[in-house]
Amino acid sequence: MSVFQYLMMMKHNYFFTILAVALTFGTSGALSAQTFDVIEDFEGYAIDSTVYRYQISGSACKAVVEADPTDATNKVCHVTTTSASSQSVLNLKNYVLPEGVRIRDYKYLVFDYYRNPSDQNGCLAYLSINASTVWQDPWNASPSTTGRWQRRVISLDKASTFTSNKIARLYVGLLGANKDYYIDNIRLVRELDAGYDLADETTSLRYWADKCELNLGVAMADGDNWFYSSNAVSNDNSTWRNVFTGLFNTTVCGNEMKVDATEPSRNTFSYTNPDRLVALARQKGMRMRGHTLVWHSQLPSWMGGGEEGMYNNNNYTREQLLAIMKNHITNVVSHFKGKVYEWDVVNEAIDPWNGTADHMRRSIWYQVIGPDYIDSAFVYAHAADPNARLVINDYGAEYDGETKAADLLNLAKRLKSNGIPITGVGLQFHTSLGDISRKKSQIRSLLLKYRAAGLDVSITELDVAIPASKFDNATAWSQQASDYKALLDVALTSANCHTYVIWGMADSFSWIPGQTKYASGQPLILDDLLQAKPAFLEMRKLLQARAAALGIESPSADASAERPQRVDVFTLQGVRVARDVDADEAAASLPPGAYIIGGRKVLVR
Ligand code: 9MR
Repeated sequence: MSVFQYLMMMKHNYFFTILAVALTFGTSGALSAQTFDVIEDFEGYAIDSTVYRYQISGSACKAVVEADPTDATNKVCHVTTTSASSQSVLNLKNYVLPEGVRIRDYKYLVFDYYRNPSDQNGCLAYLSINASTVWQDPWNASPSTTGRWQRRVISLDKASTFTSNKIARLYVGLLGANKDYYIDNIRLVRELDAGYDLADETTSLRYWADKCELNLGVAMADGDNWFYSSNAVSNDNSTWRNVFTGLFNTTVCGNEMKVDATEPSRNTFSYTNPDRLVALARQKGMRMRGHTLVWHSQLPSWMGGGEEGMYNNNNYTREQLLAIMKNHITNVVSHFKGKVYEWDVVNEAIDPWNGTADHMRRSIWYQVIGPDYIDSAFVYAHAADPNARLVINDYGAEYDGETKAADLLNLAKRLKSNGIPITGVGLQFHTSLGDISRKKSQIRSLLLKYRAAGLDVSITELDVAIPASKFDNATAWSQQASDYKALLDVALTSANCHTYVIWGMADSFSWIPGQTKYASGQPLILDDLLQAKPAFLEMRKLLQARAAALGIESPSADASAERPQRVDVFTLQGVRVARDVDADEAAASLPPGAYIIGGRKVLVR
């Protein structure tokens, strides 16, 4: 692909568009605004020529320029290995950085790849600089990930030690035996117009969400899982980590607190990965949700059989399985006591499409224990952490008037009226483009019904999938922004909704593309390069407007206001709690709550 085509593809990004126009007319001034350097787009080669610069070791490995399988006008590099040799990454051995530029001046290395059907399934995206490995990202690419162009983004955080302004050798590509893939548009990305500035908290979402008393977060899920295995959690220079902790005030483990992860063998518990995220969250003042204690999926085989947890292969009796459930819940909830503010105690218990009268999913829990397994699970969780909020979480139950919405509401009401310690429900909100905007009034009326029943609603796994035909399409991204905003509006204006969690931070790492065989994706609020999409920007605007309407100011914002240094502090009820104190010190030392400090309403967290 030529640089121009690439730039036009990025047309959702105004910055890139401006640059594209400049390049089209050959304006050299564009260089000063250049945000990336294309290392190779293969347009300079003749078809069928071997890419000499990319000698990959041994005659069994080939790198040949060919026509793009999806666009005959575009040239790409076809990499094949016919042996078990794993030398299938391109060796860009003559690449030299532009004068005066060092690798650490770049933020990302990005390339596009297309896997042929015969490409082996294990993949390792790979970058090494001067023979030192900078980045490896292994993933078990399924056959469904072949036959389409995809993009891999490599963060250059770990390249900071490379001080040289010359790169003699850069290995890039998919590493593995028996590879058969195309690669194109290898580029180094410098500064981006991210749409936020980590040095200015007012450009984040968390700053405004705090003021609105909203737990606004992203899950560390799916591709984000590298976070646990790498040292990203402890690495202050990790862009990924800093964006995550800078922008959001809440998080949840996508997989690491599930049963297969926490109790892989009976009564042996494992918390290394979730503990890392919990520690980071605490260090950065973020709240943690817990997901999930009892589910039919991701069960270890000692507990339940079959992918869907439908089979009692181990022939447990009701009493045995209840004891297993109790032991699991007690251990996990106790471990995270005081650190997880809200648990998805039971996940996806309802299945109205299974042809049964009660619409309850026939999981191992239901079949062996009976429908009251849910009641017991909540009782055990409450006993282990009486302060944790406890919810029952499900998908497809978001819109008033639909069958599953009624099922979940009735179940939650039944639990509550039976005196079960349930705080409310989690509505997952895995949605398709336009769903939320179309059904906003049904969401609102559903939340009101929960409120009438004394139950809270948390938004727990939000994403808005865009059909592949509309990727990078400005209209689709703006519709997506309307969806995110419409739900945020409902959350902010509903007395019983305090949590709004999105299922992943950036598009490149969402579960949606893999799940939908790449028919849809781009479902999150940051793009592949962690840039704010319209959804992020619209959400920030709405949070700002809401914070202004509430009239709440934060202590840090007040620091710059012309306010007398010595002030009296009152509760909102007018009770004086301090006299003639320094305003900033008072704000820092008061217990959390809302106060009148020097005549202004201030929220102390
Ligand atoms: O995001 C999770 C993905 O990594 C797992 O492979 C998948 C396994 O079932 O679970 C995903 O998360 C699910 C969540 O735990 C429950 N609701 C649906 C989510 C998306 O599948």
